[in-house]
Amino acid sequence: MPTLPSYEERTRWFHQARFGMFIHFGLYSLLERGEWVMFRERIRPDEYDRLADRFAPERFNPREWARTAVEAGMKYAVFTARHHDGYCLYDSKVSDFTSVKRAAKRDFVAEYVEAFREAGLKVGLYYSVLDWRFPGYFEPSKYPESAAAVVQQLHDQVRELLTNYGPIDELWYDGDWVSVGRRNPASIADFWRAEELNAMVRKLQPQILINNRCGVKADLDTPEQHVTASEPGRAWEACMTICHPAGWGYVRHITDFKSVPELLQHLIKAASGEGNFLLNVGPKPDGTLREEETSRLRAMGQWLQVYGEGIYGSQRCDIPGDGVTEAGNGQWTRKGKTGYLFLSRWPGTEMVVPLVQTKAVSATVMGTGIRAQIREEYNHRLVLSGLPDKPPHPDVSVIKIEFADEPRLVEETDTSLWLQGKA
Ligand code: FHN
Repeated sequence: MPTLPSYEERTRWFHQARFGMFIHFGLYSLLERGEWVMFRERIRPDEYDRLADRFAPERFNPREWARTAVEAGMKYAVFTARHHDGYCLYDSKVSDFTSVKRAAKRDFVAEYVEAFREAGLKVGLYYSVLDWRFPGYFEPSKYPESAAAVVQQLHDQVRELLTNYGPIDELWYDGDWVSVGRRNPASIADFWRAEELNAMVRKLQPQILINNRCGVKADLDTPEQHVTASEPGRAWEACMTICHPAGWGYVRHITDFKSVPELLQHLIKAASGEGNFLLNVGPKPDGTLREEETSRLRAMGQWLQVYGEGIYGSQRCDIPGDGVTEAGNGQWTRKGKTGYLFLSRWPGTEMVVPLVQTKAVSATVMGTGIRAQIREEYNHRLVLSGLPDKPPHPDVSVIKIEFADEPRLVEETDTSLWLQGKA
């Protein structure tokens, strides 16, 4: 029996990647009112099914998506193989509701994995465990056969996806909450037969990373629309829409898109907690990406070309961040003895980072080549001076600081000592 790769081995690429593309695409894009339109508008399955006879996105071109992801500095993607509406964007043998058997006549998953691998990107698949078309999902005790059928579909289709499309790097379950879960959360894993399912997954794809949305912890935590670090040592990935109101699938009229500085701050905060940022795009019905999304991704990629060194493969830093948006000491990441200080509130020609125990050896304003002067003052204040008066980057600037050892904070045993300058 070949030995399974360790968690550390399986998560190595993930920690180097830090930034991925989430892609929500499916029948719902035709209605241009988001991916929950079937449930929210209570569209009967037989009526919703008719969308499959006109969904044939003529400009679907995953190479274009992959090009955008590479340009954005993204290193992997997660693509919706099947969302809650039950429509399969791949060639499922256990369903007639698929993109191969209906108007599109295309295996979108096959085209996606090929295009993204060609672009040097890791490939993940999103799969909704729930399927709104099954009454047994909503009322399992009232419709036990239907409940068993939706679970069996899950096992059969995950087996298909992990057998027929080559090595898959990430399996992104979603929709594990069930009506039975609302009454007894402990039963979610039992309801989906999650342990049995993941045992099969690991047998089929030993290298894969599995998220925590099938009732069991598995490999990855998945904070949604917020960036919250897991405990050290546990991989995690914050997923987020580019627009403010949740709209993962295409929504025609969105007025509130996040700014590039805000999106960068989320990425930096994720990297500072040794986590990843999975940023979503919702392709239009014809398969193209909207300009509001591609323009932001392009700008993030240009920023990463200069400052990505402090993001990709980042480690937690003992010097806490006040948060990139604060006027304080910004947000830190680390790589070994090197600290990266991210500042969207540029301090001007001088700044102080208090309570730094470790000796700083040098400080460079990234993207400018300017070496700052460094000196230590009372209370272990690290003073950086000779900085440019204006911020080197309009969104977020970065100072790279080499330390004599892993940068550590002073441990304030008596928190009043700083008053005497003896912290
Ligand atoms: O219901 C889904 C939603 O449509 C979307 O796919 C997000 C993405 O993480 N997940 C669920 C909501 O938590």
